[in-house]
Amino acid sequence: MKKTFVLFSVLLLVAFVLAACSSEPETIEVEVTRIVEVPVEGGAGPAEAVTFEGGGDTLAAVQDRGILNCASNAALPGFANLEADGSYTGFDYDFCRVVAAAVLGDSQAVEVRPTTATERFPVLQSGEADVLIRNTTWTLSRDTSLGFDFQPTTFYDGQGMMVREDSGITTLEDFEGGSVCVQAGTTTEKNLADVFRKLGINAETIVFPDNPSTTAAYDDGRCDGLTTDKSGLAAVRTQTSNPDEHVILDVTMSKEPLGPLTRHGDNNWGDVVMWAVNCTIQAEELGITSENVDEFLGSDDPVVLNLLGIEGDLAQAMGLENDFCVEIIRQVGNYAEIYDRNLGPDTGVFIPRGLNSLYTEGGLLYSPPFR
Ligand SMILES: N[C@@H](CCC(=O)N[C@@H](CS)C(=O)NCC(=O)O)C(=O)O
Repeated sequence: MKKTFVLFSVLLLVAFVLAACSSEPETIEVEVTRIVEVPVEGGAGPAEAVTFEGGGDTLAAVQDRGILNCASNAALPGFANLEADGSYTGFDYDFCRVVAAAVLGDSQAVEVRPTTATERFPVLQSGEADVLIRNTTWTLSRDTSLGFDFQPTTFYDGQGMMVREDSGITTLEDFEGGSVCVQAGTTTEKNLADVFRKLGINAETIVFPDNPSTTAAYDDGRCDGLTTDKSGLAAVRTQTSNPDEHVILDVTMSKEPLGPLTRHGDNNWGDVVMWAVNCTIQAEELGITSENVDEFLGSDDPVVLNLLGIEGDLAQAMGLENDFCVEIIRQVGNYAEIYDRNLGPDTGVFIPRGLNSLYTEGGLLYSPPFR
Protein backbone atom coordinates (compact mmCIF):
# COMPACT_ATOMS: atom_id res chain seq x y z
CA MET A 1 0.00 0.00 0.00
CA LYS A 2 1.48 3.33 -1.04
CA LYS A 3 1.42 5.83 1.77
CA THR A 4 1.57 9.54 1.11
CA PHE A 5 1.26 12.01 3.91
CA VAL A 6 0.25 15.61 4.13
CA LEU A 7 1.86 17.53 6.95
CA PHE A 8 -0.02 20.44 8.42
CA SER A 9 0.08 22.39 11.60
CA VAL A 10 -2.74 24.24 13.27
CA LEU A 11 -3.11 26.07 16.54
CA LEU A 12 -6.43 25.08 18.03
CA LEU A 13 -7.63 27.19 20.92
CA VAL A 14 -10.58 25.52 22.60
CA ALA A 15 -11.86 24.33 19.23
CA PHE A 16 -13.92 21.25 18.52
CA VAL A 17 -12.31 19.03 15.93
CA LEU A 18 -12.87 15.53 14.64
CA ALA A 19 -9.80 13.44 15.38
CA ALA A 20 -8.10 12.90 12.02
CA CYS A 21 -7.48 9.24 11.16
CA SER A 22 -9.20 8.31 14.36
CA SER A 23 -11.60 5.43 14.79
CA GLU A 24 -13.02 7.19 17.80
CA PRO A 25 -16.48 8.55 17.08
CA GLU A 26 -16.37 11.57 19.30
CA THR A 27 -15.19 15.11 18.68
CA ILE A 28 -12.36 16.29 20.87
CA GLU A 29 -11.45 19.62 22.36
CA VAL A 30 -7.76 20.42 22.28
CA GLU A 31 -5.60 23.35 23.25
CA VAL A 32 -2.35 22.24 21.72
CA THR A 33 -0.54 22.84 18.50
CA ARG A 34 -1.20 19.72 16.53
CA ILE A 35 0.69 18.34 13.57
CA VAL A 36 -1.07 15.48 11.89
CA GLU A 37 0.30 13.07 9.34
CA VAL A 38 -2.74 12.12 7.32
CA PRO A 39 -2.76 9.13 4.97
CA VAL A 40 -4.19 10.63 1.75
CA GLU A 41 -4.57 7.35 -0.08
CA GLY A 42 -5.10 3.79 0.97
CA GLY A 43 -5.67 4.67 4.63
CA ALA A 44 -8.41 3.24 6.79
CA GLY A 45 -11.21 5.70 7.44
CA PRO A 46 -13.09 6.20 10.67
CA ALA A 47 -15.11 3.21 11.80
CA GLU A 48 -18.86 3.43 11.21
CA ALA A 49 -21.21 2.61 14.04
CA VAL A 50 -22.91 -0.67 13.17
CA THR A 51 -26.02 -2.28 14.56
CA PHE A 52 -26.21 -6.03 14.22
CA GLU A 53 -29.72 -7.36 13.84
CA GLY A 54 -29.89 -10.64 15.74
CA GLY A 55 -26.11 -10.69 15.92
CA GLY A 56 -25.54 -13.79 13.76
CA ASP A 57 -24.04 -16.99 15.07
CA THR A 58 -20.29 -16.61 15.11
CA LEU A 59 -19.81 -19.87 17.03
CA ALA A 60 -21.49 -21.89 14.27
CA ALA A 61 -19.52 -20.00 11.61
CA VAL A 62 -16.20 -20.75 13.35
CA GLN A 63 -17.13 -24.41 13.90
CA ASP A 64 -18.15 -24.80 10.22
CA ARG A 65 -14.96 -23.11 9.03
CA GLY A 66 -12.75 -25.05 11.44
CA ILE A 67 -10.59 -21.93 11.86
CA LEU A 68 -10.86 -18.91 14.16
CA ASN A 69 -10.31 -15.59 12.40
CA CYS A 70 -8.61 -13.52 15.05
CA ALA A 71 -7.72 -9.87 14.53
CA SER A 72 -4.73 -8.85 16.57
CA ASN A 73 -1.75 -6.53 16.56
CA ALA A 74 0.76 -6.18 13.73
CA ALA A 75 3.90 -5.48 15.72
CA LEU A 76 4.23 -4.96 19.43
CA PRO A 77 7.02 -6.93 21.15
CA GLY A 78 5.68 -9.30 23.80
CA PHE A 79 2.11 -8.88 22.59
CA ALA A 80 2.52 -9.54 18.86
CA ASN A 81 5.85 -10.80 17.55
CA LEU A 82 6.27 -11.68 13.89
CA GLU A 83 8.56 -14.72 13.88
CA ALA A 84 11.09 -15.58 11.17
CA ASP A 85 8.81 -18.29 9.77
CA GLY A 86 5.95 -15.81 9.31
CA SER A 87 3.99 -17.00 12.32
CA TYR A 88 2.96 -14.79 15.21
CA THR A 89 3.59 -15.23 18.91
CA GLY A 90 2.77 -13.01 21.86
CA PHE A 91 0.41 -12.38 24.74
CA ASP A 92 -2.48 -11.22 22.52
CA TYR A 93 -1.96 -14.10 20.07
CA ASP A 94 -2.00 -16.58 22.92
CA PHE A 95 -5.49 -15.39 23.78
CA CYS A 96 -6.51 -16.01 20.14
CA ARG A 97 -5.24 -19.53 20.73
CA VAL A 98 -7.18 -19.78 23.99
CA VAL A 99 -10.41 -19.13 22.07
CA ALA A 100 -9.47 -21.59 19.30
CA ALA A 101 -8.70 -24.31 21.86
CA ALA A 102 -12.07 -23.71 23.54
CA VAL A 103 -14.11 -23.72 20.35
CA LEU A 104 -12.24 -26.11 18.05
CA GLY A 105 -10.16 -28.14 20.50
CA ASP A 106 -7.11 -26.98 18.53
CA SER A 107 -5.16 -23.94 19.66
CA GLN A 108 -3.36 -23.83 16.30
CA ALA A 109 -6.57 -23.47 14.29
CA VAL A 110 -6.19 -19.69 14.11
CA GLU A 111 -5.93 -17.41 11.11
CA VAL A 112 -4.44 -14.19 12.39
CA ARG A 113 -5.28 -10.84 10.89
CA PRO A 114 -2.68 -8.28 11.96
CA THR A 115 -4.24 -4.82 12.32
CA THR A 116 -3.15 -1.27 13.05
CA ALA A 117 -5.16 0.80 15.50
CA THR A 118 -7.24 2.40 12.73
CA GLU A 119 -7.96 -0.88 10.94
CA ARG A 120 -8.99 -2.96 13.94
CA PHE A 121 -12.61 -1.84 14.40
CA PRO A 122 -13.77 -2.09 10.76
CA VAL A 123 -12.14 -5.53 10.54
CA LEU A 124 -14.30 -6.81 13.40
CA GLN A 125 -17.45 -4.89 12.39
CA SER A 126 -17.34 -6.23 8.84
CA GLY A 127 -17.08 -9.86 9.99
CA GLU A 128 -13.59 -10.25 8.55
CA ALA A 129 -12.60 -11.35 12.06
CA ASP A 130 -14.56 -13.32 14.64
CA VAL A 131 -12.87 -11.61 17.56
CA LEU A 132 -10.43 -8.74 18.11
CA ILE A 133 -7.67 -9.37 20.65
CA ARG A 134 -5.24 -6.49 20.44
CA ASN A 135 -4.35 -4.09 23.29
CA THR A 136 -7.74 -2.43 22.88
CA THR A 137 -9.07 -0.30 25.69
CA TRP A 138 -12.60 -0.87 26.96
CA THR A 139 -14.40 2.46 26.67
CA LEU A 140 -18.05 3.46 26.74
CA SER A 141 -18.15 4.71 23.15
CA ARG A 142 -16.50 1.60 21.73
CA ASP A 143 -18.90 -0.56 23.71
CA THR A 144 -21.96 1.38 22.45
CA SER A 145 -21.53 3.54 19.33
CA LEU A 146 -19.07 1.20 17.65
CA GLY A 147 -21.25 -1.84 18.35
CA PHE A 148 -18.97 -4.11 20.37
CA ASP A 149 -19.03 -6.12 23.57
CA PHE A 150 -15.91 -6.19 25.72
CA GLN A 151 -14.96 -9.51 27.24
CA PRO A 152 -12.87 -9.89 30.42
CA THR A 153 -9.86 -7.64 30.64
CA THR A 154 -6.69 -9.62 29.96
CA PHE A 155 -4.29 -6.77 30.77
CA TYR A 156 -4.94 -3.84 33.12
CA ASP A 157 -2.88 -0.95 31.86
CA GLY A 158 -2.52 2.83 32.02
CA GLN A 159 -1.09 5.44 29.69
CA GLY A 160 2.54 6.42 30.21
CA MET A 161 5.22 8.63 28.70
CA MET A 162 8.70 7.75 27.43
CA VAL A 163 11.49 10.32 27.06
CA ARG A 164 15.20 10.33 26.36
CA GLU A 165 17.04 10.01 29.64
CA ASP A 166 19.27 13.00 28.86
CA SER A 167 16.30 15.23 27.96
CA GLY A 168 15.95 16.55 31.49
CA ILE A 169 12.21 15.81 31.35
CA THR A 170 11.02 14.20 34.57
CA THR A 171 7.39 15.37 34.80
CA LEU A 172 4.57 16.10 32.37
CA GLU A 173 4.91 19.82 33.19
CA ASP A 174 8.36 19.72 31.59
CA PHE A 175 6.62 19.26 28.21
CA GLU A 176 5.61 22.96 28.15
CA GLY A 177 6.65 24.14 24.67
CA GLY A 178 7.75 20.61 23.74
CA SER A 179 6.28 17.85 21.58
CA VAL A 180 4.90 14.32 21.88
CA CYS A 181 4.60 11.54 19.25
CA VAL A 182 1.34 9.58 19.40
CA GLN A 183 -0.46 7.00 17.27
CA ALA A 184 -3.75 7.80 15.51
CA GLY A 185 -6.94 5.90 16.20
CA THR A 186 -6.13 5.32 19.86
CA THR A 187 -7.44 6.38 23.24
CA THR A 188 -3.90 7.66 23.77
CA GLU A 189 -4.36 10.66 21.52
CA LYS A 190 -7.42 11.97 23.33
CA ASN A 191 -6.11 11.20 26.83
CA LEU A 192 -3.00 13.23 26.09
CA ALA A 193 -5.05 16.27 25.02
CA ASP A 194 -7.20 15.90 28.16
CA VAL A 195 -4.24 15.63 30.53
CA PHE A 196 -2.32 18.52 28.97
CA ARG A 197 -5.45 20.68 29.02
CA LYS A 198 -6.09 19.86 32.67
CA LEU A 199 -2.50 20.70 33.60
CA GLY A 200 -2.49 23.82 31.38
CA ILE A 201 0.44 22.54 29.33
CA ASN A 202 0.94 23.84 25.79
CA ALA A 203 2.72 21.19 23.77
CA GLU A 204 2.71 19.90 20.25
CA THR A 205 1.07 16.55 19.53
CA ILE A 206 2.39 14.83 16.41
CA VAL A 207 0.18 11.99 15.20
CA PHE A 208 1.33 8.99 13.14
CA PRO A 209 -0.68 6.17 11.54
CA ASP A 210 0.99 3.12 13.13
CA ASN A 211 3.49 1.96 15.70
CA PRO A 212 6.58 1.67 13.44
CA SER A 213 6.19 5.25 12.14
CA THR A 214 5.47 6.64 15.63
CA THR A 215 8.46 4.88 17.15
CA ALA A 216 10.78 5.82 14.27
CA ALA A 217 9.81 9.50 14.52
CA TYR A 218 10.48 9.54 18.26
CA ASP A 219 13.74 7.64 17.79
CA ASP A 220 14.81 10.18 15.14
CA GLY A 221 14.31 12.97 17.67
CA ARG A 222 11.21 14.52 16.10
CA CYS A 223 9.40 14.55 19.45
CA ASP A 224 10.50 15.03 23.05
CA GLY A 225 8.30 12.17 24.22
CA LEU A 226 6.31 9.17 23.03
CA THR A 227 3.07 8.27 24.75
CA THR A 228 0.98 5.10 24.70
CA ASP A 229 -0.16 2.36 27.09
CA LYS A 230 2.64 1.49 29.53
CA SER A 231 2.69 -2.05 28.14
CA GLY A 232 3.19 -0.53 24.70
CA LEU A 233 6.00 1.67 26.01
CA ALA A 234 7.83 -1.34 27.47
CA ALA A 235 7.48 -2.94 24.05
CA VAL A 236 8.45 0.01 21.83
CA ARG A 237 11.41 0.91 24.04
CA THR A 238 12.97 -2.35 22.82
CA GLN A 239 12.46 -1.12 19.24
CA THR A 240 14.45 2.10 19.64
CA SER A 241 18.02 2.15 18.38
CA ASN A 242 19.37 2.33 21.92
CA PRO A 243 16.79 1.26 24.54
CA ASP A 244 19.07 2.19 27.44
CA GLU A 245 18.84 5.86 26.45
CA HIS A 246 15.11 6.00 27.17
CA VAL A 247 13.14 6.07 30.40
CA ILE A 248 9.45 5.71 31.17
CA LEU A 249 8.27 8.49 33.46
CA ASP A 250 6.63 7.62 36.74
CA VAL A 251 3.22 8.97 35.65
CA THR A 252 -0.01 7.20 34.73
CA MET A 253 -2.38 9.36 32.68
CA SER A 254 -5.40 7.07 32.36
CA LYS A 255 -6.99 3.67 32.92
CA GLU A 256 -6.53 1.32 29.95
CA PRO A 257 -8.27 -2.01 30.52
CA LEU A 258 -7.27 -4.13 27.49
CA GLY A 259 -9.15 -7.23 26.39
CA PRO A 260 -11.01 -9.09 23.63
CA LEU A 261 -13.97 -7.61 21.72
CA THR A 262 -16.85 -9.37 20.02
CA ARG A 263 -19.68 -7.91 17.94
CA HIS A 264 -22.57 -6.53 19.91
CA GLY A 265 -25.66 -8.72 19.51
CA ASP A 266 -23.96 -12.12 19.31
CA ASN A 267 -24.32 -12.81 23.00
CA ASN A 268 -23.53 -16.51 22.89
CA TRP A 269 -20.25 -15.88 21.08
CA GLY A 270 -19.46 -13.20 23.65
CA ASP A 271 -20.07 -15.76 26.40
CA VAL A 272 -17.73 -18.24 24.70
CA VAL A 273 -14.87 -15.73 24.58
CA MET A 274 -15.64 -14.54 28.12
CA TRP A 275 -15.53 -18.00 29.69
CA ALA A 276 -12.48 -19.02 27.66
CA VAL A 277 -10.59 -16.08 29.22
CA ASN A 278 -12.07 -16.80 32.67
CA CYS A 279 -10.84 -20.40 32.38
CA THR A 280 -7.21 -19.21 32.25
CA ILE A 281 -7.69 -17.08 35.38
CA GLN A 282 -9.65 -19.69 37.32
CA ALA A 283 -6.99 -22.28 36.45
CA GLU A 284 -4.29 -20.03 37.91
CA GLU A 285 -6.42 -19.49 41.02
CA LEU A 286 -6.59 -23.28 41.47
CA GLY A 287 -2.93 -23.94 40.58
CA ILE A 288 -3.83 -25.92 37.46
CA THR A 289 -1.17 -25.65 34.73
CA SER A 290 -0.43 -27.19 31.34
CA GLU A 291 2.03 -29.47 33.16
CA ASN A 292 -0.28 -30.80 35.85
CA VAL A 293 -3.79 -30.56 34.34
CA ASP A 294 -4.04 -34.31 33.82
CA GLU A 295 -3.45 -34.93 37.53
CA PHE A 296 -6.40 -32.65 38.32
CA LEU A 297 -8.75 -34.74 36.17
CA GLY A 298 -8.94 -37.16 39.11
CA SER A 299 -9.46 -34.44 41.71
CA ASP A 300 -12.17 -34.79 44.34
CA ASP A 301 -12.67 -31.00 44.58
CA PRO A 302 -16.08 -30.14 43.05
CA VAL A 303 -14.82 -26.69 41.99
CA VAL A 304 -12.03 -28.31 39.96
CA LEU A 305 -14.40 -30.92 38.52
CA ASN A 306 -16.82 -28.23 37.32
CA LEU A 307 -14.04 -26.16 35.74
CA LEU A 308 -12.61 -29.14 33.89
CA GLY A 309 -16.04 -30.47 32.89
CA ILE A 310 -15.55 -33.80 34.63
CA GLU A 311 -18.78 -33.20 36.50
CA GLY A 312 -21.81 -31.42 35.09
CA ASP A 313 -22.37 -30.06 31.60
CA LEU A 314 -21.98 -26.33 32.09
CA ALA A 315 -20.27 -25.70 28.75
CA GLN A 316 -23.06 -27.21 26.69
CA ALA A 317 -25.26 -24.22 27.44
CA MET A 318 -22.99 -22.15 25.19
CA GLY A 319 -22.42 -24.88 22.61
CA LEU A 320 -18.96 -25.99 23.74
CA GLU A 321 -17.59 -29.37 24.76
CA ASN A 322 -17.58 -29.93 28.54
CA ASP A 323 -13.79 -30.19 28.57
CA PHE A 324 -13.15 -26.90 26.73
CA CYS A 325 -11.17 -25.56 29.67
CA VAL A 326 -8.97 -28.67 29.80
CA GLU A 327 -8.03 -28.05 26.16
CA ILE A 328 -7.21 -24.41 26.90
CA ILE A 329 -4.99 -25.26 29.86
CA ARG A 330 -3.32 -28.23 28.19
CA GLN A 331 -2.58 -26.45 24.91
CA VAL A 332 -2.00 -22.81 25.92
CA GLY A 333 -1.72 -22.77 29.72
CA ASN A 334 -3.23 -20.82 32.59
CA TYR A 335 -3.04 -17.02 32.82
CA ALA A 336 0.29 -17.04 34.68
CA GLU A 337 1.88 -19.33 32.09
CA ILE A 338 0.66 -17.11 29.25
CA TYR A 339 1.89 -13.99 31.04
CA ASP A 340 5.31 -15.36 31.96
CA ARG A 341 5.93 -16.83 28.50
CA ASN A 342 5.40 -13.46 26.82
CA LEU A 343 5.97 -10.73 29.41
CA GLY A 344 7.80 -12.44 32.29
CA PRO A 345 11.33 -11.83 33.64
CA ASP A 346 12.94 -14.12 31.04
CA THR A 347 11.53 -12.15 28.09
CA GLY A 348 12.96 -9.04 26.47
CA VAL A 349 9.95 -7.01 27.51
CA PHE A 350 9.68 -7.86 31.22
CA ILE A 351 6.58 -6.18 32.70
CA PRO A 352 5.99 -6.92 36.42
CA ARG A 353 2.50 -8.31 36.92
CA GLY A 354 1.26 -5.52 39.19
CA LEU A 355 -2.49 -5.06 38.64
CA ASN A 356 -2.45 -8.19 36.48
CA SER A 357 -1.91 -10.41 39.51
CA LEU A 358 -4.69 -12.50 41.01
CA TYR A 359 -6.99 -10.67 43.45
CA THR A 360 -5.54 -12.91 46.16
CA GLU A 361 -2.13 -11.39 45.45
CA GLY A 362 -3.14 -7.72 45.35
CA GLY A 363 -4.13 -7.60 41.68
CA LEU A 364 -7.42 -7.29 39.80
CA LEU A 365 -7.70 -10.74 38.21
CA TYR A 366 -10.76 -12.60 39.45
CA SER A 367 -12.80 -15.24 37.68
CA PRO A 368 -16.53 -15.56 38.39
CA PRO A 369 -17.46 -19.11 39.47
CA PHE A 370 -17.72 -21.98 37.01
CA ARG A 371 -20.98 -23.12 38.51
N1 LIG B 1 -5.07 0.85 24.18
C1 LIG B 1 -5.11 1.96 23.27
C2 LIG B 1 -3.88 2.00 22.33
C3 LIG B 1 -3.74 0.75 21.51
C4 LIG B 1 -2.74 0.86 20.36
O1 LIG B 1 -3.12 0.67 19.20
N2 LIG B 1 -1.48 1.15 20.66
C5 LIG B 1 -0.50 1.29 19.62
C6 LIG B 1 0.77 1.88 20.21
S1 LIG B 1 1.61 0.77 21.29
C7 LIG B 1 -0.21 -0.02 18.94
O2 LIG B 1 -0.44 -1.08 19.47
N3 LIG B 1 0.29 0.05 17.72
C8 LIG B 1 0.68 -1.11 16.97
C9 LIG B 1 0.50 -0.94 15.48
O3 LIG B 1 -0.22 -0.02 15.04
O4 LIG B 1 1.04 -1.76 14.77
C10 LIG B 1 -6.38 1.88 22.45
O5 LIG B 1 -7.12 0.90 22.54
O6 LIG B 1 -6.65 2.82 21.68
